[in-house]
Amino acid sequence: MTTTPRFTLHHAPRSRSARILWLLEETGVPFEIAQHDFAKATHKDPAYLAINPAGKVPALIDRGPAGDWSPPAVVTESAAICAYVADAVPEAGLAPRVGSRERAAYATWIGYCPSVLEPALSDSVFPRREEPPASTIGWCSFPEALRRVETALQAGGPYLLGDRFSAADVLIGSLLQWLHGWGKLPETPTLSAYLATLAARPALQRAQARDAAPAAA
Ligand SMILES: N[C@@H](CCC(=O)N[C@@H](CS)C(=O)NCC(=O)O)C(=O)O
Repeated sequence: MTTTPRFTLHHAPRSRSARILWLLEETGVPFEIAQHDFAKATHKDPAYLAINPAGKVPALIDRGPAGDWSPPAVVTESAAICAYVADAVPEAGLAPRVGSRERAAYATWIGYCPSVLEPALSDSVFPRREEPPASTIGWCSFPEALRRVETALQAGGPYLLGDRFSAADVLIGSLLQWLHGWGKLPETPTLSAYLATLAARPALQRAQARDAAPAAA
């Protein structure tokens, strides 16, 4: 008898959903992939828009620990998915305990990626015609945003929370890896060491292999 795994990840190869592949591999919980093909615009089908009205990947379906949630829960936005899965599978140790001191830095990094790092990166890749006053936008320049990551790593490391790996490393580390692959990440000893530490994680290697594998027919 085959049972449906707890999680289904809506994924498109080499996209932001690859970070959730990595996250799920870190949990050790079985999951299945619903693969999208941007060329065929499957992520704009009405059935998928009912799951994620943004028509973007990732989206995660959760059937609950016993697989009996009906309807299943849906989580969208990769930072939210990272935070949700880390809390939903506490035995994976991907988040400090709620109420612990470490949770403060963890929450900061989970918020920092989508609200500062990613918009700052977009601004640097697609510069605006007119600079808005810095005090009116909620993020800084991309080099400044990156410096904050480096400063945190220099204060401890090898991870953002010191010697503890967390879902925040999946979120921010995947962004830095992608930038590195694109030749846009400054080659500093701190960032290179961070990427090398992440690259050695077996869960990331498994996720990269699944991301590169051809879609099942
Ligand atoms: N804020 C979303 C962004 C997701 C996103 O931009 N996904 C891109 C892939 S990297 C996408 O699905 N693009 C397809 C499209 O917009 O048509 C998140 O972090 O999950």
